[in-house]
Amino acid sequence: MTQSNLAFKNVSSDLDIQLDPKDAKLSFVHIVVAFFAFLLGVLGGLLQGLARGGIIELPSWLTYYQILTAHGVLLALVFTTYIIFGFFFAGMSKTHGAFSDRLRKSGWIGFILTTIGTAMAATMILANEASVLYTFYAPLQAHYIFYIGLTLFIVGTWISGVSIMIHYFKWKKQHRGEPTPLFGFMATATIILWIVAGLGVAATVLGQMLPWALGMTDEINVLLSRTLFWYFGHPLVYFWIMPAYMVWYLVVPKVIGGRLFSGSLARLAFVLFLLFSIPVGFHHQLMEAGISEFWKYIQTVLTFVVVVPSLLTAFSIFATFEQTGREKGGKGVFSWLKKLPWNDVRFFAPFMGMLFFIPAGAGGLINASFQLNAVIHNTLWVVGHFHLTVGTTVVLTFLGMAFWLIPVVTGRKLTKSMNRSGMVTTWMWSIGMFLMSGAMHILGLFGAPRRTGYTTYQDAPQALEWFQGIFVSHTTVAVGGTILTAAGILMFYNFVYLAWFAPKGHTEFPMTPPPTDTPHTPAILENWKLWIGIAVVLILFAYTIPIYDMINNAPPGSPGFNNIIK
Ligand code: HEM
Ligand SMILES: [Cu+2]
Repeated sequence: MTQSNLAFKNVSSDLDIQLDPKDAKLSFVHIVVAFFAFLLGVLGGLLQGLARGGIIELPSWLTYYQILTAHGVLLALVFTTYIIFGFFFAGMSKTHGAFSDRLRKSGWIGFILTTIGTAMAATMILANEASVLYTFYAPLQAHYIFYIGLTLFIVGTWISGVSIMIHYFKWKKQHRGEPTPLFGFMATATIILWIVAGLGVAATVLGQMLPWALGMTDEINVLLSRTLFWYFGHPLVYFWIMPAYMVWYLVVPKVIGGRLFSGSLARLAFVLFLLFSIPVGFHHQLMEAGISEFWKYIQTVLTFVVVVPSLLTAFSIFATFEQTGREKGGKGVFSWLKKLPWNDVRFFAPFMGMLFFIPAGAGGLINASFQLNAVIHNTLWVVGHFHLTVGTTVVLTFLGMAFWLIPVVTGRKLTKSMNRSGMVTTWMWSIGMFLMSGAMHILGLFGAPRRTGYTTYQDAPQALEWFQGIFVSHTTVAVGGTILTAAGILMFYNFVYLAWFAPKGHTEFPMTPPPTDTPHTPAILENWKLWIGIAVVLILFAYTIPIYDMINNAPPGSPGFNNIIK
């Protein structure tokens, strides 16, 4: 056996132990917060769907924008972030060994700060003092406590993220010359992305919004703050999708009884995500005045480069499926598909997520194309789009993950009946989302705007049409939303059962054995300084001149608007 073969033998035997119980606890608290946020967020979604469809009328003490803010924040920011860190802490402990007491402690500090921040922001949203939507665009102005909460949230996640990275780099140092475990590599790429992206949001919140909300400045440069937001907002979607891809790359191959097809390809994809998902925020600002076409064009080109690692991912995953199906005796062009474990929620939920990613990705190409963006901008199409991407692809992957991750960290069993319940949840979520998101896409093409409560625009004929179709209708949105909410409540029940009531016992933490090309991983892929360096150069290239312009030729500043939506 060669040296490197020996090395990865060690890695794989490490994989057989369950988690250090203290690490499991840190992971578990994250999952608990995630699912409470999930439940509240989903109920908010139901109210929105019903209110927009004219099926219910909201009471006077609860505004549409208050709910919409809570829904976006709880699901897109809180649920995702917590479940991702729950996954990271557990996965790092599994693949790199237990955290040291010091690192675990900083993980807890990160968790506590993030949670205090969440509570502060959530309180202000509930009090209708921060109905600024989850994008918190100026000139909508929130109570300063909301901005302080946001800052603590970000700083808390940085502390947790750094703890995870240190754990990874310690392993790397102790195993010089060996390829690092894929889990740590991918988690580290994701966290670097998150920290670099977070600098943008920190800059606008601390440098612009907080002084403005505190009354220290009267006006805000709206163009600059929106730009800094989207500098963060696009990588944010990669912060959701990369951990979901980790489940696809590392967990699903094991669940189907195989091993990942190629580790080098997986690492390359993650490096490309890190490089190309940050300098592209302008594709959310294609309709924005004050940014020249040239820079929009540059960032659009970079946006289309990110398609490459997504296609690499699709290739890797399906190659893994085929390889495994064939090893199990599947023959012919497609009959290996029958060998996949279709009744196992740990496979089926992420698989449905992958399936939904095909139309979702196609829609994304439309959004990123300048001329087509003009058609769908700020319509319900966009809402349909991100309910497919984050609301289905990412969420179904995480829900599928929860079925093994929760019992792993609580020392319980994933029972047959829970698996069945998970299958029902997955089907209901898929059907509900197909109806809701499908209708949203088409309504958007017919001109229905996003971010409005119920309105017929003084009975304008065009607006009335949005209530009359069979598929093209706000009613379909409401029906789909109701099915989705039922799925969400069922999922919350699954979570409670797996967390506190399932029988004690052993559940496997599924983790692919190292791919066969692991000993040949090109060393350059592990050269983090190089990748961070290139990422910074690309960011400086794409943003320096436009941001310099926004400051030097600033548009007239805006006072805060904090009463119009009450
Ligand atoms: C029961 C499930 C869900 C229902 C019924 C639902 C429904 C809705 C509706 C009707 C809107 C508002 C459209 C508008 O007025 O523009 C919306 C917005 C939104 N949803 Fe959902 N949704 C659900 C799940 C999710 C999930 C799982 C996520 C993310 C993980 C998510 C993220 C968002 C975001 C980010 C917005 C935009 C908020 C804004 O415009 O500021 N939703 N949702
Ligand atoms: Cu984007």
